Amino acid sequence: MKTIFSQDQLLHAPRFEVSDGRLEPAKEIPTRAQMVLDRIHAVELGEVFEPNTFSLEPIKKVHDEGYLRFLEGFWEEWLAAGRKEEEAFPFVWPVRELRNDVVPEQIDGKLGYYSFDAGSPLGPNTWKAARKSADTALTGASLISGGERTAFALCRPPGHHAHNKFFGGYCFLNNAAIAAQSLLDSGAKKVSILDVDYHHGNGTQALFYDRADVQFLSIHADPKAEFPYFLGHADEKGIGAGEGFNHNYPLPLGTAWDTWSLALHQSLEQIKRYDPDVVIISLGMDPFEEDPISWFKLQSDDFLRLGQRLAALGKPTLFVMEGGYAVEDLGINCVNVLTAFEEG
Ligand code: SP5
Ligand code: ZN
Repeated sequence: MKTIFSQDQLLHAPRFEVSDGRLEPAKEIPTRAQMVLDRIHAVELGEVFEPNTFSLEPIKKVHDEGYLRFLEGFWEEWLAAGRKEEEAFPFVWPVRELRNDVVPEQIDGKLGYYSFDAGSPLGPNTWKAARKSADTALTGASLISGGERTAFALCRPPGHHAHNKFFGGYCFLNNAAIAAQSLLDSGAKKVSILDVDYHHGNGTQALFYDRADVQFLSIHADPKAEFPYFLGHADEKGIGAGEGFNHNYPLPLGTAWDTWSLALHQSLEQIKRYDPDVVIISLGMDPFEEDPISWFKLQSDDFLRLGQRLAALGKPTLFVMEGGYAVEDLGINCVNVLTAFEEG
């Protein structure tokens, strides 16, 4: 299997995040990608190569232009505002009765307008890294359009929490959504995105919620108990033309393979019924039992089973990396899915 990755994706290197009501060491760190790369080389999964450089056009199909301009110009604006901190956190948001139709001019107002949490600091190179991560996904999509059965977009920073015009959950550009749109623009008629990250893929769901050309399925911790808290319930089925094309499988904290794999079975049945041209896997490794911020109990061998079940669909499949924070085991777990897929 071919892997796509750029060293520029390591340039986003957050030091802290606000979570659990306090400043904590950042979890979404460059080492994550390095661990996966090391394992890819160790098992000789296949060639690893640089992404192609794309214009902003395919990204603009998914993200608001004002949002992209904000991300691109942020660090300059931060410095121009006299800020000395090495990373920036939002802390005020346009919730419920507040207005969200006027973009503030002040830097903290803009930060809140274009985000939904304080867990995803912006640093001097965040834009550069996020842009490369999106290019990695786009290159993966182009391999599939070109006839490859599968490819692995080693995206980092991840993408599935990012909406049309706001970042959060360590995500800035929605790599899987950008890849899905690009596949459609290259001739695919229907794409399924199966999100196996421990957290609900709120951004991806929202981006395609009213559309029938992208089916979205997510197996995740129940948002009543877990981040992102405000999306990902079972009754979210899609709206308008998209009705019936969104499937959420919220599961209780503590879920292990026995129950998790039932939700996987149901989502695979839905994918077969939809019969897409391409499947994208939003590959989060945080359902792992040792993950430091997650509470599912999948074991390393379960990821082999996941790879086998995905292979059995028999569809062209693009893997897009999302979360997973048990750094020591991340390479083994992630590459378990990919090797089992190839052998399946
Ligand atoms: C891509 C992805 O997996 N994003 C996840 C973002 C989660 N951020 C909120 C983390 C809250 C962590 N609470 C941990 C409790 C253990 N100390
Ligand atoms: Zn996650």
